Amino acid sequence: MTWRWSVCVFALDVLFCLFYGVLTFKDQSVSLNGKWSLSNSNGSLILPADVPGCVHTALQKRGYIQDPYFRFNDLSYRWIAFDNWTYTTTFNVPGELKSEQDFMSLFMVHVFILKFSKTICLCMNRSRQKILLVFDGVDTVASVSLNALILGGTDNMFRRYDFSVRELLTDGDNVLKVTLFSPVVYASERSEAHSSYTVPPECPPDVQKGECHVNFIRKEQSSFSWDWGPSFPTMGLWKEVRLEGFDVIQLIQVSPVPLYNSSLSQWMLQVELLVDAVQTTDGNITLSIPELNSEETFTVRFPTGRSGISFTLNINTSSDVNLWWPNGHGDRPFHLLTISCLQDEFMILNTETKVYFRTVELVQEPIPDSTGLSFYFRINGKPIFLKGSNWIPAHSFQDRVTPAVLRNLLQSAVDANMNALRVWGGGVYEQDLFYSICDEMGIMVWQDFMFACAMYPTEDDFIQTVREEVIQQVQRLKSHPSIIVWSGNNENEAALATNWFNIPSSQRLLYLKDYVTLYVYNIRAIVQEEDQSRPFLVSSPTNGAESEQEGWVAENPYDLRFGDTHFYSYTSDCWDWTAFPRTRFASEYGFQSWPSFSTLQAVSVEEDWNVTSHFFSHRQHHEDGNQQMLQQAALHFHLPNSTDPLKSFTDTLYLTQVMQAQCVKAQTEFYRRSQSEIIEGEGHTMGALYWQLNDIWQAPSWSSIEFGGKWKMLHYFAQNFFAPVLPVGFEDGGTLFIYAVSDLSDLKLQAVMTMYSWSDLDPVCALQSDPLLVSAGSAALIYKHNVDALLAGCGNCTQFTCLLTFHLQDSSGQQGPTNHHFLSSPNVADGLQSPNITAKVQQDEAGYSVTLNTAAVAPFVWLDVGKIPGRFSSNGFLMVTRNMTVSFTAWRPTSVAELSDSLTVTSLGDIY
Ligand code: BMA
Repeated sequence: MTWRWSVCVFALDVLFCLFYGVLTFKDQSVSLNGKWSLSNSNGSLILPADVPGCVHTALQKRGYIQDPYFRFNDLSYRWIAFDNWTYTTTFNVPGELKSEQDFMSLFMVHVFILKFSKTICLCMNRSRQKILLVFDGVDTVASVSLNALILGGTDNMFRRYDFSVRELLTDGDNVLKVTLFSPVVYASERSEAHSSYTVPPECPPDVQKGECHVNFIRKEQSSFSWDWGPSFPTMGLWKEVRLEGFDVIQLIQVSPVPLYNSSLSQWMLQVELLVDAVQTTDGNITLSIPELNSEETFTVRFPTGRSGISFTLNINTSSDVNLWWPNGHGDRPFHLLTISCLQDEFMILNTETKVYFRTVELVQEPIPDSTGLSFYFRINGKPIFLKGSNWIPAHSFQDRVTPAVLRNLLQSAVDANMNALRVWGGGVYEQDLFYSICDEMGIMVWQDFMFACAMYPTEDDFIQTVREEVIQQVQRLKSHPSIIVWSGNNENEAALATNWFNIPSSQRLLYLKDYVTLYVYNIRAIVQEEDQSRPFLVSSPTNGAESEQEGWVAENPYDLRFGDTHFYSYTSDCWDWTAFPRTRFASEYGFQSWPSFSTLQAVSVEEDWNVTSHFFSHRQHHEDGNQQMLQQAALHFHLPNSTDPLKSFTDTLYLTQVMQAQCVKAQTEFYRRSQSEIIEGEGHTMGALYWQLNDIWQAPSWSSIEFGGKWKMLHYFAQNFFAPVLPVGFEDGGTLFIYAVSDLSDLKLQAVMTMYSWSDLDPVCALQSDPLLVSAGSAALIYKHNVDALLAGCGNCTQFTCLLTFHLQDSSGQQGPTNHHFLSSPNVADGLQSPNITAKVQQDEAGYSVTLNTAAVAPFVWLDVGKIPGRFSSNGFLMVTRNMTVSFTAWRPTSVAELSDSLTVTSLGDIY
């Protein structure tokens, strides 16, 4: 450094110090992401591999394997997860982690001038006082070594691991190795070692083609296969790897959690700081939210090593706290919190973070006319009906879940009027971005802990690793307002209560004890200690408070008078609403369908495009799933009968989507209209989360969005059946009922009904109900009429020749979507024709649009542009007008010509 330059820098520094009055110590973080080397156990395969990443994607990228999702490759590549794999990288300790000599001498002069002599020695050392090697996520069982010295092991994909490495780093090359053990072999060894009793299920059903004993390894449970997903037991460094150096103290996590004291009408902000201090460090910490005129300074002592310290900032009662609201109920403003810590006049910590204020209560209290308890969420004091779905991992290989994939799926949820998603317990705790987007979009998250459909062991080391997992995940996630409830597991209370695994009654207590140990004494205890701002449920489904009364496993966790329920019935007629459970909260229900042809085409060849092909049954992981779909469809539709095998195949795919959309619509509408009623002690339904939002691969499943983001017909239906204002029509004992559902403010609504005959586009007759005041957050009966009388009063209509459309309106016009009610099933309808729909694609400033023209009433009109990603403004609709225009939002550049070439239009009448 030249003397002129030194003088310059020195002058600038002095100015800086005078200006700020402090010197700041900065942590240094150096990424070790990027290209590593990967090898298998006998060294026959050595290849470059990306970190973050996993073995499968590395092998695919280098051409050692094809697309793992292609055809039967899930079976062909089973060997990968039976081998052990080593990731290696060589690095030099980067300059940032060393204290530069020139800078140091200059700095010492500053320090001298400013009389902070004690820091001189601190800064003379060549490297940072503490250097950590941090793995944000290791999948899963591994041994980590640095320069041939073993640093330690990992056994839990859901934990961050760090190792103190300052003394082990050398000046030259440093070699870091992570050897991953086969998760399949590990799980099986752990199961064998658990000799006193089995921990079921031992293996998944054969139809899932998966691996065994996944409950013995803390890893994504569905990675060993599921009833909608393949078996790809991944291995890898699935999150960031880095070196972090610091001289005084390092901030690992800041978690601000607002709490509201209603008796004092006062907000308090609990701020937890997770830090690592090189040595015992005293300081003065200031928390401040300038927008809310709230600031406090605390004297603090950070003990040596890692510690979590909590502070409470009382929010000035005269300030205006802006509240976070779920989608459809208001905005999502935040306030900025600044945190700084001074030691003498050195700034040893300085950060800024968003704080969202909202309260959440899970209300379980006696309700009139029922022997049970309510079960609903109150956000900022307002009862809110949860509308949404269940989230599963978006890919078998988590490194493929890009920000764009997450954003697209979550945007699709919001675009379908959802306000909630349940992050299901057989997947992963999602990445930070997922929750930040949910915060932004107002998606309430029901967050499961990652345990599903199984019993779990409770040996010490298993409990210990779970404890650390839970602590870390709660600390990481608790500042997100989107998360409104923690839930211990998926279906394990039900599995025990209804004895899924045929546990002999003599042994039941053993499993019950394990259950309570894991979810109540450990997970629940930790969550309640770490987070007082939201409720905790032990399982889903559960009877909630009633399950607790019954010793945490209720005799019948599906009791409709308590808690949430999961309900599946594939054999009963889904158009018959009387078969649906009038539950307090439907957290799972659903029906399967096949994805579209273009999605399947990406992973199959011509011989697979047949309902009798090996591929067609191979991709189905749910016992009898294909048959159940067709049987359910056959209750109301003729099955496709084309002699052209390809048409018969694509028609079948289409019809399964029609069936699914119609079934989930019927069930969801039933739940929404049941929100204000108690019938025989049941009702007050306050949530409808269907199973499942997204797909992990291209296969039949319960999802409403295909792998790749394409909306199934169900997702378009969800836009309507989750609309804030919705008319619901149904029949009961020969009477037609129309309910008006409103999530919004009080509305004075009228139902407007139009009868059509299947054979004619001109309406047969029109009717209106009297106006009714429908209060916000309720469902009310708005119209009721005997069906025969209605038909008799309407031309020559019979239940077979006519159908009804209806909507709601107030003085300002139509409110909510137009709905319809088929008075008979289409397979017995009289007059349903092939409508000869023509379509024209156009483009203007607003984008692409398709104008349709039909010659007849056309149900389930389906537009498909094949591989062109994007979505229509509406799809799968009933066409009762000659012309209709829908817009298409393309997710990549396209053209009128490309869209026109790709466009197909199918309606029910076209598949026969
Ligand atoms: C529920 C879920 C999942 C499953 C789905 C469909 O039990 O919790 O385990 O994929 O049903 O069977």
